[in-house]
Amino acid sequence: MSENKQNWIKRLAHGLSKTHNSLIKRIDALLWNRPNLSPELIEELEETLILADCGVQTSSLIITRLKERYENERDVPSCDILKAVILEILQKAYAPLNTASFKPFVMMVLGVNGVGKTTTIAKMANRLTDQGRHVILIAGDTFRAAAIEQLQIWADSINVKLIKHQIGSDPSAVVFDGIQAARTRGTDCVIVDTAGRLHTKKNLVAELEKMKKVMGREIQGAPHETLLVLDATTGQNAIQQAREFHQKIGLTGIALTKLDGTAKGGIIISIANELSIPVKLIGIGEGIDDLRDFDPHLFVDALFEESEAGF
Ligand SMILES: Nc1nc2c(ncn2[C@@H]2O[C@H](COP(=O)(O)OP(=O)(O)OP(=O)(O)O)[C@@H](O)[C@H]2O)c(=O)[nH]1
Ligand SMILES: [Mg+2]
Repeated sequence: MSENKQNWIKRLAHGLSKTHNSLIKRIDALLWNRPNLSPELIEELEETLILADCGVQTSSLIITRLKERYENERDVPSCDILKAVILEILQKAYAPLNTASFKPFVMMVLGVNGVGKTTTIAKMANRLTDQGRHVILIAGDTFRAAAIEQLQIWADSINVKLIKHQIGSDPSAVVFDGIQAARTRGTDCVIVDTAGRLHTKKNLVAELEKMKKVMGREIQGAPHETLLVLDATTGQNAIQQAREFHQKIGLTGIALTKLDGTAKGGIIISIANELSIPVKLIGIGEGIDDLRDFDPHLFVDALFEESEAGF
């Protein structure tokens, strides 16, 4: 394994250490020395999975798969069996983000209040810029003055152009202007921030639909990515949010933020199992470098690794 990859896993493991403790370490303790899977033990396993936000349905699937393998693979350590079961489920959610498939690639970022939309956009823009791609940001959250200011501060610090309008203006108009600017400049990637909250949910949905329509009218196939940002610390609530957004707007991917510092990281297994929307990105901190492509293999390696303190 390359040094880079190893460093990455260490860093991710550090971010996931609370979930490691709440989920892996506890199950490992229950299965230590490969005891028989008595009904009492199964109950304890299920409870641990649910407490780490794996969800009832997914916890029961994990137990079923664990039982099957446990009986058939007698010589395999229980920890390896658990790892294989979790990996198998996470792989269902794997479809990496490919921003090179269109030019300009138009990405719309959605999510309820405070989940990390604006921060995730800044992190993505920074990554793309580092790869030599030209990026334009669009301040589609015209509802709050602070939202535009926050995005401007990020845009300045990573040196990308932000297209913005006055507070209270029509977000679809700023989307239209942003797309024209992207055309003129030969931009590779356009990322659109959106509001997390309006007066009513109905207004928000209508606004997002209108923005989407403008993108599609101006650029064929746009938005090429409709990314929902979910906050891992909200646990099972994230599933409900994803279902609602998917039903109303239609999603192509999920960015799961704040996986650092939460013991509820089991939510990613629940998302992978219960939703038909791939997890494309994961957020593991507030820093500009703390966003990664979701890779199921690296993720389970990190989740099962005992994190070194102070990394
Ligand atoms: N620890 C941690 N914090 C994060 C992560 N992503 C975002 N945050 C923090 O979450 C808070 C909210 O982030 P924003 O990007 O402003 O969220 P938003 O969805 O744009 O919020 P609204 O515009 O108010 O709807 C900020 O303090 C971010 O630094 C992450 O992966 N880990
Ligand atoms: Mg925001």
